[in-house]
Amino acid sequence: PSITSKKIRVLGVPLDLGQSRRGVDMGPSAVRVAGLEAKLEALGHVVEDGGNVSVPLAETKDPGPHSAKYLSEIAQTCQKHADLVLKALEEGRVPLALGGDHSMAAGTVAGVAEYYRRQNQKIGLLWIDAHSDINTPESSPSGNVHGMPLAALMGLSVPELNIYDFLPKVQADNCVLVGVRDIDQTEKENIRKAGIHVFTMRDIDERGMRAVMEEALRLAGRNTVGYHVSLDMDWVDPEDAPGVGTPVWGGATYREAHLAMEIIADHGRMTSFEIVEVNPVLDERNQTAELAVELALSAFGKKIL
Ligand code: Z70
Ligand code: MN
Ligand code: MN
Ligand code: MN
Repeated sequence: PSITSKKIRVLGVPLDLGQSRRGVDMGPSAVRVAGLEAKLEALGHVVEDGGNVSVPLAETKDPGPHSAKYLSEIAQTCQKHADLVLKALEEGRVPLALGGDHSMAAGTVAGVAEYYRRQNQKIGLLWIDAHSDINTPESSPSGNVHGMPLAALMGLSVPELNIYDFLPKVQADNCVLVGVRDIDQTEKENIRKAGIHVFTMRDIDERGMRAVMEEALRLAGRNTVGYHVSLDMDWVDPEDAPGVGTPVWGGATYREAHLAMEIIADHGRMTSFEIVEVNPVLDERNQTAELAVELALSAFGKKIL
């Protein structure tokens, strides 16, 4: 069973400033404890751990305006993280980022997009999540920045998160949401404005995971060098992934989640990967982190036979 060996660099982002359920800062640790590096190496990849980026502690900071709490601290963290993502790619490594709350994706996607922009190439973005994360400080009911990274990346709002100063980070036609089932009323207009593609959980129910993923990958991959995959663990049903801050019923099953990752691996066009929103404080015996590792293995080419 030969897979194409990749050089992977793990980048931890213990960020919990973007949401209100504390504990997601321990996500990177929980995923490491679940054996990420050793298991990817057993699969045939070469893996190095780039450690964790430093993140300010909530207790030592003032959240600032309620419309986007801890925005300046999150922006600083995203800038540092983006620089590490860019450096990994420059050094021939595939970035595998571990969160941390989803606001970190403003940094991950910026780093990947900047690396390819310097080569006059564009990336696609596959956003796999129960939520659409496209609130602006104006539309957000919560003021939690983890509900805003897509708005920042598409250039709708949040200029503080415009890392490397270019927008959009991804063309709307190459930005695809998969598995969404919890969208704020005020957020729906932002989806329309951004012009991105959305496959809801209903689409998956009606058409099946395979058909939805094939179309999603075709859209993300059209005229791009490949796509970044941003996997929010709350995409998976809380039955299988209880260790997340905002569980939403009706998510991807264990089997659907693996199938989606296997299809991504089959296409061989993933530039970079991240797993976010693992919260060990809310988890049951680290099972969400263990599932995160399993899904990473499938995305990086593990096959049943
Ligand atoms: C809600 C908000 C969100 C993740 C929850 C929730 C956003 N739309 N994102 N969990 N990963 O607060 O903006
Ligand atoms: Mn190693
Ligand atoms: Mn999210
Ligand atoms: Mn989510």
